[in-house]
Amino acid sequence: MNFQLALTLQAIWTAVCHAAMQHYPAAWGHYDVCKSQIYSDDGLTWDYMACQPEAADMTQYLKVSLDPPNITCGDPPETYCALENPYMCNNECDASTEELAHPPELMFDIEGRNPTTFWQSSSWKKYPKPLLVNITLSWHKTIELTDDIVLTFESGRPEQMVLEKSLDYGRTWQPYQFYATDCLDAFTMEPKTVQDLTQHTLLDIICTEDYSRGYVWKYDKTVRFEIKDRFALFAGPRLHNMASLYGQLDTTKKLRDFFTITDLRIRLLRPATGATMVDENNLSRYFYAISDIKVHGRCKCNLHANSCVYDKEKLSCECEHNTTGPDCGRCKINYQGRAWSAGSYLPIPKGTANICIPNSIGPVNCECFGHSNRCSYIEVLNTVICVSCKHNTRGQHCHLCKMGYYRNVSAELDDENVCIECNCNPFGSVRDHCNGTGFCICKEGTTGPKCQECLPGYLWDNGCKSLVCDDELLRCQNGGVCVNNARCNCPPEYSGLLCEKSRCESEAAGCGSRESGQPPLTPPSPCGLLTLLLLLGSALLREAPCWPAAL
Ligand SMILES: *[C@@H]1O[C@H](CO)[C@@H](O)[C@H](O)[C@H]1NC(C)=O
Ligand SMILES: *[C@@H]1O[C@H](CO)[C@@H](O)[C@H](O)[C@H]1NC(C)=O
Ligand SMILES: *[C@@H]1O[C@H](CO)[C@@H](O)[C@H](O)[C@H]1NC(C)=O
Ligand SMILES: *[C@@H]1O[C@H](CO)[C@@H](O)[C@H](O)[C@H]1NC(C)=O
Ligand SMILES: *[C@@H]1O[C@H](CO)[C@@H](O)[C@H](O)[C@H]1NC(C)=O
Ligand SMILES: CC(=O)N[C@H]1CO[C@H](CO)[C@@H](O)[C@@H]1O
Ligand SMILES: [Ca+2]
Repeated sequence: MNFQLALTLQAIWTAVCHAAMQHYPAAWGHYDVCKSQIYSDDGLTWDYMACQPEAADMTQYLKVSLDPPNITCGDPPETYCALENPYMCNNECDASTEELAHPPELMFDIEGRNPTTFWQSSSWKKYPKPLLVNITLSWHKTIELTDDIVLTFESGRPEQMVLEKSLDYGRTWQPYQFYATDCLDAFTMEPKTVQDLTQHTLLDIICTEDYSRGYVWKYDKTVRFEIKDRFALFAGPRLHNMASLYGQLDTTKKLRDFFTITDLRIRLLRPATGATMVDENNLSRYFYAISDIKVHGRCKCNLHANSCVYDKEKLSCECEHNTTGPDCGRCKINYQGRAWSAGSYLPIPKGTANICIPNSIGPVNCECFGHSNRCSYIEVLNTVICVSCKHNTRGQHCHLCKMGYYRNVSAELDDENVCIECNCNPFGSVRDHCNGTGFCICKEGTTGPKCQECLPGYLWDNGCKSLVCDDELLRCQNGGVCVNNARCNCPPEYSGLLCEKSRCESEAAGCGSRESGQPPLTPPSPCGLLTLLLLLGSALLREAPCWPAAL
């Protein structure tokens, strides 16, 4: 796999560059960089992202301890028989001879060679007293599991076993999973398998018979704690939707904690016996032997680091975002402008970095000229801005007037009256927006600071309308009456803008002696007057019918 190659290359590079340190590179999903340079309105700035270290083989970084401490075979030397054949007794263990010793380190060496190398316990000499062994793996660092824990047993899988975990460096322990040939008998638990779990029961601790059953141990040596099957409940069968899992992890601390450990403990409670009855005459058939333990995970850095360093036998995150601590769990001194919080996986793909901000731009420096007492930190711009500016102000420090307002020059910036409403005439102005001295942008024919007046040749009618008629140059003809300078009210027999067209021209009957071009009636017809009066009262009546004066 490319990843393995990358890891190897990285290891070589690291060996060259850092004699005492061991880095591993980042990338699972979109969390491989903590920040990148971006161009914004303010020029070149940093964009901060949630990030996490690459998952790696965590067995390179652990300490192993056994309880009882002298349970490893070979001191004094012992001869073992094979579980499936009590007459095959050629397995020798001698701690003082390298080829015959089975120390705990052999659970973590590179396997794949022949013969396999394994740790082995003393045999069950004190039967029926249980043969109890605890194998504790400690990282002295919180790590997040990313793949199944796999134990390979070389002399039959144990008939009873508990996998436990600690989140507090070994102070307290919780079971992770129970394993038994008979769950009810061993732990009074119903046997279950990981396939029985659902999204709702994912955190349930189960007892499984999947890894203890059967006598064909030669071919079936592994005991698993299934991480990926559990991930798959959220991320889909091939983990193609990690975003969904990350989303769940973001919002559910219990789920995050479930996959987080500082220590693991394998409690071996009963070795494989291969039969219902233990052969008391030959107890050298019964013992534990483990050739390999796989623990794949990553340093937990609270999404504030994309690499983790192994230095002086200790793992620690290389914290970014001005965080510090082995897990990047605090803000650096002088960067406590707001409370520390873990980065978030959401929104996918980048996440929110939740970086620590300098004290100097914390709430104490929330300068809003008294128009707000709340600020927000904009990570992309590395600045603090006021939010919810009152008194019609806006801007980073509430130092500008919001749209529709302009600066009151006689008021200080912290004055409640600092912004004056533009008050643009809604009919006369293009929009409610004015320049620094309160001038609005006027529509055609309109003028004045608020666009409330008409230019010559225009008349106010919900805005300035150009004149149609007046009493001097644009006279209504044929007895028409100029209404409001906006239209001529024509007698029934005339039409046209200025009543210049005779309706009779095309009609045979009803054409009287009046010629077009006759001077208008004086005084104006009562109906014209009436309409004019009505107009003053209500615009709705503007189209009121006008009866001829004769009526
Ligand atoms: C381990 O040591 C204890 C006491 O130090 C002793 O009682 C016990 O028998 C030893 N166990 C083995 C397997 O050597
Ligand atoms: C193993 O760990 C358990 C608790 O996790 C403890 O009760 C027990 O004494 C330990 N030692 C052995 C030998 O079982
Ligand atoms: C019991 O084990 C010894 C080796 O310790 C072996 O020589 C012997 O044959 C075995 N006896 C039986 C009855 O299986
Ligand atoms: C401008 O500010 C002064 C000082 O506060 C205030 O007296 C005045 O009323 C303000 N002008 C307007 C138009 O609000
Ligand atoms: C606002 O507009 C008016 C009229 O166009 C102009 O006289 C005035 O100088 C402008 N004020 C500013 C600050 O631009
Ligand atoms: C003291 C310290 O680490 N300051 C860092 C805070 O974060 C900015 C942006 O990442 C860095 O430039 C500083 O060096
Ligand atoms: Ca091995």
